[in-house]
Amino acid sequence: MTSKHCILLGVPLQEGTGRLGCDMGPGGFRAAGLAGALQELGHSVEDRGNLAPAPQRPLGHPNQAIKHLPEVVAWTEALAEASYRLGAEGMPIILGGDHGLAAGTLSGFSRRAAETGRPFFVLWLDAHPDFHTLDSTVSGNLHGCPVAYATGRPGFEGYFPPLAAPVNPENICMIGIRSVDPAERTALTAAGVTVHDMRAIDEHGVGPLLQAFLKRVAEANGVLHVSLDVDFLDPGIAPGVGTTVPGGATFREAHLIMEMLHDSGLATSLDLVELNPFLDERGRTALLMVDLVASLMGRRVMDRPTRAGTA
Ligand code: Z70
Ligand code: MN
Ligand code: MN
Ligand code: MN
Repeated sequence: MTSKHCILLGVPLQEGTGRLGCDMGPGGFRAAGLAGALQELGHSVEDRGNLAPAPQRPLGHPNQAIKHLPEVVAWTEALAEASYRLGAEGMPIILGGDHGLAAGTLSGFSRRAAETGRPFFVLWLDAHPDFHTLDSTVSGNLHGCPVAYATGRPGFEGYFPPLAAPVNPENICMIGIRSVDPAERTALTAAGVTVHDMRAIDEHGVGPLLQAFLKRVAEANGVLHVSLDVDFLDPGIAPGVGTTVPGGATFREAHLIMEMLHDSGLATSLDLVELNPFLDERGRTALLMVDLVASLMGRRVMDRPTRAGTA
C-alpha cells in the first residue's frame, strides 16, 4: 500500500443549504476519528484547521430566489485558492460544510491538474447532480449549483470567480442520482455528463459502472477528484443530512465503491460534504463517513484487493 500525506481542511460553509448545522460538519468528522483512522492505515495526517471565507462584497442577482450569494462566493474565492495550493502538497481531504464548497474545490483542483498537464476527472457521489445555474435554481440553495459553475455553464460571470480551467463535463461521472430538477435533466444530457441513477445501479450494479469510468481515467492518465455527499447514502444508514432522499446507496455499495477507488490508486483529492451533526443520531453518520474514507484509503477485509486493479 502506498502511504499518502493527507491534508485535512475544514470548510464550515452552511449558507449554501436551506438549513443550519453543516457548519458543525468539520467538527463532526474530527470527533468521529478521521485523523486516527488514516494514521492507523499508515498515512501521515496534517490537520490545517478550518478555512475562513474571503471578504464579502454585496451582490444582487435578478433571480430573487437565490440565498446567501455573497457568503457562498466569499467561501468559493478562499477555497479555490486553498485547493489549488493543497493539490501540490499531498492528498487534500475537505471536511464540509455543504456541497456549495465544491465550487471552490472543483475549480482549484482542476486548475492544479491543468498545470501538470493531466486531464481532470470527477466522481460525483450524490442523490443530486447540483447542476443548476444561478438563473435556473428554484430553491435558491446554492449547494445545488457547484457542478454547473465548475463546468463553465453561463451566468456565473461577475458573481463567482473566473475559472482558470473549466471542468470538462464529459469527464464527470455521477453515481447515486435520484433527485433531478427538470432544468438540470436537460442540461446534463446536453453537456454529456455520465449520470448513473439508482435505476442504473439496480440494473447493472455499482461495480461495473464504476469500473468503466476508472478505466477511462486510467487510460487518459487522469487525476480524479471524488466528491461524496452524505445524501448519496440511504437515509436509513445516514440520517445526518438535511436533504435525505429515499432509495440511496447501501452500506455495501458505498464500501465497494471506496475499495475499488483505493485499488485503482487514482483518487487525488476528496470532498466530504453535507454532514449535519445537529440531525445525526449519536454520530452514526459521521462514523460511517469515516469508515468509508478508511476503505478509500486502504482498509480492507482480507489482505488482498477486493478485485483486480482497473484492468
Ligand atoms: C435541489 C435544489 C441539493 C445537495 C440538495 C437540491 C440540491 N436540486 N444539493 N442537496 N447537495 O435545491 O436545487
Ligand atoms: Mn450535493
Ligand atoms: Mn445531495
Ligand atoms: Mn444535500
